[in-house]
This record gives sequence, C-alpha cells and structure tokens, in this order.
Amino acid sequence: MNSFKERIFSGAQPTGNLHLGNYLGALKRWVELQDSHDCIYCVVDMHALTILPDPVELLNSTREITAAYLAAGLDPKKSIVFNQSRVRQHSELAWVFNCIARIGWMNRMTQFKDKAGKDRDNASLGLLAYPSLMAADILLYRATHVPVGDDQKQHLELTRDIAQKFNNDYSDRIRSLGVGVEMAVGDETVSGYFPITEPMISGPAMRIMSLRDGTKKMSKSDPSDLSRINLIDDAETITKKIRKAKTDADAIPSEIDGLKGRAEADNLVGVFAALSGQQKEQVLRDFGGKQFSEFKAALADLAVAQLSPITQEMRRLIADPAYIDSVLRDGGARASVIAEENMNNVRNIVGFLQD
Ligand code: AQP
Repeated sequence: MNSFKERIFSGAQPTGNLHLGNYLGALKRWVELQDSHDCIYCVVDMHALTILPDPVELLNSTREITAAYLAAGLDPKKSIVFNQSRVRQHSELAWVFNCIARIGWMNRMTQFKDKAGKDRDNASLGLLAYPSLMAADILLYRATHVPVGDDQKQHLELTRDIAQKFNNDYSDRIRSLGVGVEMAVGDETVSGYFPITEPMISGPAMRIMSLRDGTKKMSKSDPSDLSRINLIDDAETITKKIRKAKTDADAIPSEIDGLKGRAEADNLVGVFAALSGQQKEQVLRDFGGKQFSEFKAALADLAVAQLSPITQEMRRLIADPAYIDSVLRDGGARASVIAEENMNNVRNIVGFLQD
C-alpha cells in the first residue's frame, strides 16, 4: 500500500511569552521528535490576529517565540522553523477549507465559545474560522502527526473531519488526477489527498493548570502573571511563583488516588513528573507524607535547573534579531516548496484554471 510519509507539524501563537504549559505540553516533545521524524514547526502569527495584537508587539512576539523554540533545542537545520504568514498558501488552503467545514462544526468548538464569551455576534469571523486555518496549517504539509497539549484535541478532531470530507467530496477528481494516497483508517483502507492526522497527546503534562487556580489551564492570556511560569522568568521569579502557588492544607499523598479532588496538588505533582521525566507514581513514592513547603522547594530547584539554560539562551537570541529573521526566512523558503507542491494539487483537484 502506497502510504503517507510520516511528518510532524505543530506551532504556537505569538500572543505573549511561552509558559511552562507550552513547554511541557508541546515544545519539549517537539525537540525530542526531531531525531526520529521529519518535523515542521511554525510560529502561527496569522492566528494571533484573532485577538488583534498591537503590530509592534506581534513582530516582537514572533521573534521571541522563535527564540524560545531555538533555545529549547529546535535545530533549524534538522527541522523547518518559520512564521506562518510568510507562506501564503496557508491562507489559500484555509479558504478552500472554509468552504468544506460547516458552521455547525465551528460553533461547537469550546475554545471559540470560551474566547467569544456571551457576545458571539461581536466576535470576529477569524476567531470562528480559526480551526479551519489550523487544519490548513497541518494539511498543507500533509502532516501525519501533530504533538499538542490536551486543549487542542477538539481542533485536531475537526482537522480530521475536514480532511475526510475533502477526500470524500473530491474522491472522483483525486482518483482521476492520480494524486490520492491509500491509508488505513481503523479497519478500512481508504484513498484520499489528505492524511487523517493523528494527534500526539500523552504523558503527565498534557494540561498544565494555572498556579492560582487548579481548574483553569495555564495560559498566556491569564491577567495574573503569578498564574504561570514564563520561559523568560529568572530563577528568583520562578522560585517565588512556585512558593506562592495555591495548594491545600494536607500533606502530599503516597498514592495516585490521594490526588483526587485536589486539582492544585495534582497539577504540581504532574509538573514535577514531566520536568524530571518520571511518572506521577514515582514522585508520590519520593514525596508521599511530606509537606508542600518541602515539595515546592524541590520543585523550584528542578524547574530552575531545567529552565535557566533555556532562559539564558533565549535572552542571547532575542538580542540578535538578524539571526532569528534569517532562520525564519530560510525555514519559510523550505516550507514554501512543500506548500506550493500540495497547493498546486489542491488547485487542480478543486478545479481552479491554471497555466
Ligand atoms: N496549559 C497547557 N498545558 C499543556 N499544553 C499547553 N499548551 C498551551 N497551554 C497548555 C500547548 O502549547 C501549544 C501552543 O499553544 P498556543 O500558543 O498555540 O495556544 P494556546 O493553546 O491558546 O495557548 P495559551 O497559552 O492558552 O494562549 P492564549 O492564552 O493566547 O490562548 C499547543 O500545543 C497547546 O496545546
């Protein structure tokens, strides 16, 4: 069976500083995947427009997020690293997908509901269409796997629905042009132009929660800076934020069951596990019965040891914007070659007249 070449695609929005959730849920795993896979990592600046950032902040943030990627270990020689808006085919494919996706699908997206709030009529069309652009980001490269945090699961399912509907709607045309690829979906073998992309969501840190409220995701847009650890924070700030993190009055339990109903404790144990490359069970074996003050001191030392080298390298790179721009330019040129080949096929599939 002729099948898709395995390819990884993922990205983060330049809407502020990357935080520990972005690092553990995404970036750290992206770095690990570089050795075994063909990887494309994007700074998704077009997605950032959905919150209408100040243009100068968007430019700065795009460079800062690229600096974080590189400082965390993305190697621009091994992987393609670029900013989305450079490769025009992302918006071109997103338009095709806007005509495939159904408004009902978009209205069901929990991220849209959360971000649009009560006044949905006043939300931008871009915010509603965001998952269609995300599907285009992934499928433009016919990526087979997408490592993301748990919060992106629903968008990934929508990407699969869009790919499936495109493959079905244009199945005759894909066959007659001979551009389809056979793939296994469940027990069936089907043919299509786009792969049914697999999300990669696993490990102890797929949803890192706010340090102030264990029921809310750690997020760039949380107004409280104490709610998150930014990759750019210095050692003193990291230690202070962990010391101030919300916990309860009980000691650390020895068994996983003891974390039930204790969202903040569960979150800190998960962070420790992810940073130290262990399972939560092991962390509980080491710290069960101890007070939070002792556990937090150990967690702060671990976080500082892991994040400080990244922070230092980020600061060095941010001071060299010409280098960052050259990485994005080179990555954009390499991404464009793949993007144009696929978009050219899509234009033929949908029936756009070309030379
Ligand atoms: N708290 C989290 N825990 C684990 N993974 C997370 N990710 C985000 N937050 C957490 C993962 O990081 C990657 C990049 O995310 P993004 O920047 O594209 O957007 P986001 O998910 O919207 O992140 P934020 O911080 O919550 O940003 P704002 O506040 O701007 O919406 C993704 O793989 C994501 O799953």
